[in-house]
Amino acid sequence: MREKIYYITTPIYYANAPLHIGHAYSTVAADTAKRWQALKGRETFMLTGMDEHGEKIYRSAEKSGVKPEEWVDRGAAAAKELWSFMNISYDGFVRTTDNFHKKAVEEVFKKLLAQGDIYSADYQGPYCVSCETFFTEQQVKDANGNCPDCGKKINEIKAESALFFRLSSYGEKLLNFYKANPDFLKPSELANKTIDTVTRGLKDLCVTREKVTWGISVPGDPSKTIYVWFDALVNYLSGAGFPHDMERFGKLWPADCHIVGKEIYYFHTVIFPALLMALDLPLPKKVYGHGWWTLKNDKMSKSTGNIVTPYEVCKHFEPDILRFFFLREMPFGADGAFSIDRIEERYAADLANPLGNLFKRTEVMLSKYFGGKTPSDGSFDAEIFKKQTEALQKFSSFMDELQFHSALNALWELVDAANRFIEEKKPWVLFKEKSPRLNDVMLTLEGCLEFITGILSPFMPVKCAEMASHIAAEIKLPEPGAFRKGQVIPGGEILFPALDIIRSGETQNSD
Ligand code: ME8
Repeated sequence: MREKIYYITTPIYYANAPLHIGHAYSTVAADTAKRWQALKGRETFMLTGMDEHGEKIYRSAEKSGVKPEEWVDRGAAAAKELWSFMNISYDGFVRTTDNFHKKAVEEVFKKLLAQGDIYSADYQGPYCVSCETFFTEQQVKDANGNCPDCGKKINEIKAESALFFRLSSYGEKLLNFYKANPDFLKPSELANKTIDTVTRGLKDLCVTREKVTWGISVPGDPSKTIYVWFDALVNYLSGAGFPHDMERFGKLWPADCHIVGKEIYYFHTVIFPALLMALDLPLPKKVYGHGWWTLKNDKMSKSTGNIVTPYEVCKHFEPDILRFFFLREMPFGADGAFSIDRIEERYAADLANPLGNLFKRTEVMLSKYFGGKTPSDGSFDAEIFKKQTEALQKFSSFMDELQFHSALNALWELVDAANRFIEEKKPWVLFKEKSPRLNDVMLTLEGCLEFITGILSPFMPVKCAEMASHIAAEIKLPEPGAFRKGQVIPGGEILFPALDIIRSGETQNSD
């Protein structure tokens, strides 16, 4: 039987302000995970999109003097442009204003209403428009009268005969599910918080808003719109074909992984699974909550304007360098401080020096000693074969667990080993001595370049294509010990120029 299509998603982002480093981070992570699965030969599908309804979007459109339709069109176009700039290869893009999505939300809502999972009651309580979240009086009291999540001033809302989802009746089932599926809540630091919240008891969730016109109307009651999170979570179903293309849905669902920021983990690990249980649909295999990029010690955030965009960063670096930095700098799950200085340090320490030099030195030596070809005879070094085998094994298991940072560490052990190999074997001496061992050394080094190019490609797809062209190789999942005899090595421009060269280029360009 064919393996199920690997289905991975990002959050769908609010179309209220320009997307920044934080959004790019989640999207790059999902794209890298997807590319890794594809490299291993699996069919893949990555979904992203835009969360376009609700009071927050409506207000930001109003403030800019634009109709909400036009506002969200601009937001979606800008997001697509950014993803193309960041070399993201998504397969589906849901906008919650898309008709197929609206129909899916209506269908889900009607079903839950008909089976009594949604019921009517009055609502009164605090609501944060910035987070589009209902809170309890106690939560707000504990946060000194402000929003417990974003800290902004919070308003009380009141609605007669609002509609509620019976979230409270799913607590036990959720706990059983978490227990039976230890891979679902990742990483484990976040798992405990979710289990704790559910164990303390869930309250039913208000799923309608009054006086918020920019949204999907409640079926049969146009005076209300559907709560924006209910609307948004359904994107993972509608984007996979539910219910308009059930054949496709059958091939994709359940999702293999939802990647989300830790602040929206609760929505994905409690509310969404409960909705799926109510719909009698299988639950996703994993929800991975990652940490935050901070700027001056605060979370980078659209609503506070404390942001940096990928375009600003990529005035100095190619987008692939930013992709690499995102996943190399901190473990996936932890927080990290964002700064250009850190990218420069990483660039020099990981790319320009060890990797760039490994390419440059190997290419120069092949050109000098063998006229720009790999030797026509020789064998692969046994020690490096062992290192490649180890690197591949570690890299694969870390990547399958979305431990990008550890996967790169494992790969860099090989990069360092290959550089050490040059120092130890001293090919320039072997050349002088006309030693036949030069063939083995150079074949092994070229094999390392091919190995690194293939395995690194999910992180830096464009840069690795450039690396591949230097050695006239195909990008593929590497095999330890593979090498090519008599292969022309075309070389090319310096792959990772030193920072002072990049800077001097910038000065010339700006003159
Ligand atoms: O929450 N560091 O959309 P949103 C890391 N529409 N990641 C960050 C980040 C930061 N500083 N800031 C944002 C929403 N992100 C809802 C989601 S899903 C059904 C609905 C990333 O535009 C991270 O993935 O506020 C976070 O969860 C997401 O952007 C929030 O984007």
